[in-house]
Amino acid sequence: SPYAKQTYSARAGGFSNPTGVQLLRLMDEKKTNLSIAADVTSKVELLKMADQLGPYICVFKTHIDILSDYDETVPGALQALAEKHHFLIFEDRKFADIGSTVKSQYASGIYKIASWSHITNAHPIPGEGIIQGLKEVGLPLKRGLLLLAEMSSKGTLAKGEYSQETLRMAKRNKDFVFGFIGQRRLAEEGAEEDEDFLYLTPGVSMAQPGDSLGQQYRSPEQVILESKCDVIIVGRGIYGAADPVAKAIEYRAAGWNAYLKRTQQ
Ligand code: S5P
Repeated sequence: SPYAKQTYSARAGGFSNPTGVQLLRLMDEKKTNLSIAADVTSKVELLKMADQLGPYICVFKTHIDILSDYDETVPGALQALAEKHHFLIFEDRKFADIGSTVKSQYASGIYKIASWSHITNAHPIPGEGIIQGLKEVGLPLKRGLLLLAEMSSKGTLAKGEYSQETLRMAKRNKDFVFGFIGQRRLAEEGAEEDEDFLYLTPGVSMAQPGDSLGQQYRSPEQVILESKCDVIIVGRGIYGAADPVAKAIEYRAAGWNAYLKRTQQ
């Protein structure tokens, strides 16, 4: 793909979703393609992580429903830190229901995800209605959606024709879908021209091959250089370390150097 050789900001012109454009530009401005998976269960820890690691990341990924002490001050505090440090918030909600249901899950309930999260994601398993439903809520708010095209875990069913159809669904919804959660840049078999999307990739660790529950890890170089993905998502590899800030700096450098090599800047 020609896009893998271009800079993030040069690719921004080819994206119609405003969140996708914003993310591409801020990565080059901040010189980071690192996202932290902030999988902690207390709001103090979550906000501390956003403040301490904020300067080194492009995306702060949350699982808001694992907080034991969630209250309605959390989204505002996160948004203030996103402004302060210039990152985007990604609630990793993995919607997977029919359009009508996900609309309510995205807009309402306790978390009101659409009101504070720049990015969210969805499994394509129900078919295109899931995108339509989320889009009705998210597009007026200028939000962006990622589709889960592949997963990092052992035995995933998201592969082959499933991933190919996911790519085609994204191509039909470029106003809202700006990329994928995936393990490699996808090309549509038989398609004349490749279209550009952002690939955000979890399952990244420089220390472990996996965990005891099926997670599988690869290095930043494998993800950015070999598989031509765009953002490395790192959780335990950073927040599980004795010095998370020092680790974030290491991962950021590894991810960024791989990007520089790929684009030969
Ligand atoms: O395929 C996937 C998709 C996601 S979004 N595999 C994943 O691991 N994730 C998420 O990435 C997962 O929910 C978790 O928040 C993070 C990986 O965390 P780590 O601690 O294993 O780096």
